[in-house]
Amino acid sequence: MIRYISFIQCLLVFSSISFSAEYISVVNPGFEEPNEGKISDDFSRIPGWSQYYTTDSGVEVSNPSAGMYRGFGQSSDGMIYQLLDEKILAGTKYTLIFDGANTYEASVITAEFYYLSDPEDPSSKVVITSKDFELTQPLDVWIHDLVLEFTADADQAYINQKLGIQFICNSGWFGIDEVRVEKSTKEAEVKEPACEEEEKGKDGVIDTDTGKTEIPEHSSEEKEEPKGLKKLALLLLQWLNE
Ligand SMILES: [Ca+2]
Repeated sequence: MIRYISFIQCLLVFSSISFSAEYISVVNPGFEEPNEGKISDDFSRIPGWSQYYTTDSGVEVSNPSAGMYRGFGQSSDGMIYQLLDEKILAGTKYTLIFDGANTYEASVITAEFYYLSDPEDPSSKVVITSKDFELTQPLDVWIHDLVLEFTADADQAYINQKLGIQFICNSGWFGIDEVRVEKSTKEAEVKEPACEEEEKGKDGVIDTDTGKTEIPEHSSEEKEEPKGLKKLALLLLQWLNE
C-alpha cells in the first residue's frame, strides 16, 4: 500500500520511533550452577557452558563478581562458550555484557559473537564480531559491564542461525561472571492522521508495507536540494529505512 506524506508529517513519524529492548536467555549466566563447589576439570557438569580442552577451568567459589560462584578459564584450555536458543534476525542489535577479571597472569579477554555454519556441527563456528578487553585492574579486581555489540545485516549467512557467545583469554587464568545478552530493534509507528492523499506528489512517498520512502520522479520538489527541516526529515527517514 502506498501512502503519501509531507515532510512535516515525516517529523511526526520520527517522533514515534522507539527502541524495543529485551534480554535473551543465557543459561547459568552467573555460573551459580550446579552449586556443587569448585569444578575445575569437567565442563559437562556446568549447565549452559562448554569448553574444548578442560584441564583447569570451570566454576569456583572465589571472589565472584556477584552471587557465590564465578566462571574461570585457563588460556590453554581454549574458549568458554554457549550457543544461545536465539536465532539472529536482520536489523536487530545484539549486545553482550559481562564482568571480567584477571585471576592470574591474564591481560586480555576476547569476547566474540559466533554462529554455526553447519547447525549440526558444533565445531563449525564462524565469528561474527570480536573484541579484546584489556584487563587493566589489579589481580582479581573485576571490570564490570564490558560490552560487545553488533547489528545483524540482511543477506548475511548468519541470519536465522542461532547466536553464540564465547570468551578467550591470552594467557594465565581469567574470570567471567554476570553474562547478559540484550537484543534491541528500531520500531516506528506511522500515525494515521499523518497520511493524507492530498499530499500526493508534493513532498515524499512512503510504502507502509516495506517502510521505504522516496521522492516521486516527477515531483516538483526533485529539482531542488532539500533544505532545513525537509532535509533533516529526509535524512531521518533514510536512516530509519536502513
Ligand atoms: Ca556469579
